[in-house]
Amino acid sequence: MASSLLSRQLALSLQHNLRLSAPGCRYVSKTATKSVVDFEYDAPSMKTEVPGPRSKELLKQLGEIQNVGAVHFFCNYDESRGNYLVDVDGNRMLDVYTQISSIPIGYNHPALMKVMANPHNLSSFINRPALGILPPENFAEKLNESLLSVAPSGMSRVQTMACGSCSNENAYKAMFIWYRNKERGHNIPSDEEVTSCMVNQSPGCPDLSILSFMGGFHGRTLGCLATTHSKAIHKLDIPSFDWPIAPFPKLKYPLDEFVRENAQEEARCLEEVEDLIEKWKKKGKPVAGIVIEPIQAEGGDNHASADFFIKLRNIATKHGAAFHVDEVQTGGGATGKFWAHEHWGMDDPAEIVSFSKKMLTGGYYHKDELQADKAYRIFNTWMGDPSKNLFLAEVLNVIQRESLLEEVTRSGKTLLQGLYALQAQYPHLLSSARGQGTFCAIDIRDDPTRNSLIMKARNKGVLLGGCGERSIRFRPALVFKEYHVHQFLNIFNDVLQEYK
Ligand code: PSZ
Repeated sequence: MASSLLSRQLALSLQHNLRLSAPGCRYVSKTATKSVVDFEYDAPSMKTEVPGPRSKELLKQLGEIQNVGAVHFFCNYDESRGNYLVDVDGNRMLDVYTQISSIPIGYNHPALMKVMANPHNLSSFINRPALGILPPENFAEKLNESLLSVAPSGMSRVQTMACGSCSNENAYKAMFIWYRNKERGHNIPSDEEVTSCMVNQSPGCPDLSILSFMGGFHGRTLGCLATTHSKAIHKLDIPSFDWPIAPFPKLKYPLDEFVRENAQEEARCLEEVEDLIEKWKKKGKPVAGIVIEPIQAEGGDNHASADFFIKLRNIATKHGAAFHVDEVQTGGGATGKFWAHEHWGMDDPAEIVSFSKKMLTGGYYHKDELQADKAYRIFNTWMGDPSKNLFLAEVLNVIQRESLLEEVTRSGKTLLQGLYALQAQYPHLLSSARGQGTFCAIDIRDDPTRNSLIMKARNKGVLLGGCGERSIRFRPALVFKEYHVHQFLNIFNDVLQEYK
């Protein structure tokens, strides 16, 4: 059944004239002209409230097995296309959230269907290897074609992993190993280190720390969670490390109207970073690494200037700490550059850049000196999944072939302009529109209004996500064109009108 579905979808994907229309849909903008978007629907089409009756039935079923408190509705991924997610009740929604920012080129992209249908790729999908010990013949070649073709400046090595948390977790370990080898001056542990590490004691398990930022999110596994500070629910009841937490700049938007004030705020935070590094050194828990997102995403889409990041990177170097840029959410093109840190214009932006989500596989790039010095120090069973590298290579081809970074920049400008216009029209509801590329957000007057806006938009056929205390974030796929921006703005405007 799966194979007949695949061939049916493939056949459809190859019909370039496919155009599934939404007759009579009242949400299509009159001013927005549709650019060439093959293999996609024209507009949202809503049949029921969301979740609809079928979703509710399935929620009950799954509820017998798991906690379903976070489940929004159930999806029909077979019928979803491009920017439109279809649910099990036949509702078709414009997806401006894309599975928490993790769909690079829309649903069921024909190019990816072809990768899937290519018989030469089948064994990669069927036989998931333990990559660390038994990689396939083409592994290095595929890494070169995929991840290394977009490696950040100064990094020619990459370690794949399964998910974002797993990537950060291992990146932290790489920083600690690097730091200790630097401290020792060699990589041969003493007998005392070898025995003490087995019972979680120093010197084998040294008191090192990682400096993170208030509002940051780096994952929920135990090590990562110690550097995650976006919501209490993530952290409650879980033991953690005594590691330094610096304030992240709280800037005023639009950034170009508050340059002087924002620079002062950033200087304050940088000063605090240096103080914390000194304090933790005195406590005997020196900072081995600094971890930061180029735009704090879960924490509320908090931006900082290129100047801030350049200075922070220099502070890390000055104190002998590694600089780890977490691009799990910002990476893969949504900001209009492939990596958000490229906006800083640095040749040597970091020691480590981690990724996942739109990159389809997790992992981290690193400088040569962060390479683990012995086998099995950075290791687990899967260490990624080579089939994801096949998809990623094709995603990168599509990004290049369709100039999607330019597209993101164009759509992003239109989106931000539209948000500015809505914010001027509804000042009692909206403020602080901000963004880079289509990686945009806007603040809503309070949390309950934010949540009700998201629900109402969903029932009108637009999927949005929240972040921070009262923001809505926009995380469309890279194939979100100006046409879709207009469609979104019109529907969002309809929703906002209900609050007058
Ligand atoms: O609630 C959650 O667990 C969520 S909601 C969004 C995320 C997690 N994002 C994941 C994420 C991230 O945005 C950054 C900047 N770093 C690390 C992670 C962790 O990635 P995953 O979820 O793949 O472990």
